[in-house]
Amino acid sequence: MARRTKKSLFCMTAAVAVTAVLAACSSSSSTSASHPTKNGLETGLKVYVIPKNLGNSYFTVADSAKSGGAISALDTLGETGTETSGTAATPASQIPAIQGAIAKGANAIILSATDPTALCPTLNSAMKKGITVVTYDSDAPTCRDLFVNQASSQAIGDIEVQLIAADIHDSGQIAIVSAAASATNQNTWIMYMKQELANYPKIDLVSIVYGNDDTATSTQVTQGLLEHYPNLKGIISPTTVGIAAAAAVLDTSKYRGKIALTGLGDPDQMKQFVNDGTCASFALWNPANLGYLAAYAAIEYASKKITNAAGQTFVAGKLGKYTVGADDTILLGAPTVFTKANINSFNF
Ligand code: RAM
Repeated sequence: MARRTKKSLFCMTAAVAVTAVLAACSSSSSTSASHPTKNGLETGLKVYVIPKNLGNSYFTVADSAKSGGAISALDTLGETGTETSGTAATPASQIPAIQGAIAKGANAIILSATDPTALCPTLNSAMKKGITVVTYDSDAPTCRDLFVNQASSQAIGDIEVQLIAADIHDSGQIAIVSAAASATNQNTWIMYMKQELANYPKIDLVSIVYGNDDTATSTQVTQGLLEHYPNLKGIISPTTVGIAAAAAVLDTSKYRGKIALTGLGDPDQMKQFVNDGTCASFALWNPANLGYLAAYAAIEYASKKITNAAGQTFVAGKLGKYTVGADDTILLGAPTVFTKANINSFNF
């Protein structure tokens, strides 16, 4: 934020003093001079939404105009929103998308980080050009302006442990089927899961495996767990791709009702498994609201209506008022728990 503000001030001063320098500033990505405003927010901004991967229905819901996600908020605000990424949830897929956004003159980038270490050099170069960088879903804490978090990371970790504990009556071996080993969000949740597991001395976390948000890999690693741990009682999968793959593996008479499953899932993908008893309960937030809020936060920031200082407030359209909290983070809200009793009333 400091770097970005300095650059803006430089451009403003230069604009008054030297016309030639103004031209140079205007051709860079994020000068406010050329953008008309509506209700104090700049319009006509080029915003690139970069999920971990394309083809993951969680991100399709978070991002698309149809579901009311990020692009719908950008449309409402009069910006040009584009979703772009690779098909694998890897930095090798995301880096060309970030570079492409920079080359096309992005004013803001909204990104879910597959691997902050690998992405930060490219994200830092975007920020140096004055591009607003907002992470959503999975953070890259050292190379973004703001992070829009779906819920408190501790609340997400805690609820997953509490759900599996209820399923297995507080006792037995469990394993985790995660996404990528480098994913900030899953790793943070797992850290909180371990903390919460300390309250359940009879539950033994025997293994953490990584399905990389890829259905085939998640299926394989789930099958591997079942082979290696014949006494396994439960699986937590804190990824929508992983939990759906694990549910499909467990959805046979051999495992249904014997190995419990919980984690974070898309209600639409999990309905059949909840209704047939493969999974008693799992959690998630509304991904479309997450994308929508990230879009508002990015435009508020790019328009210099908010900074990343704690206490700043803004209204995110239909979602209402939000406040920037500690660590430049805005929280969407509390996660929802889905069970047979409520799942059929959710459509995402
Ligand atoms: C997957 C992704 C995403 C995560 C959800 C729960 O779709 O890993 O980052 O937030 O699951």
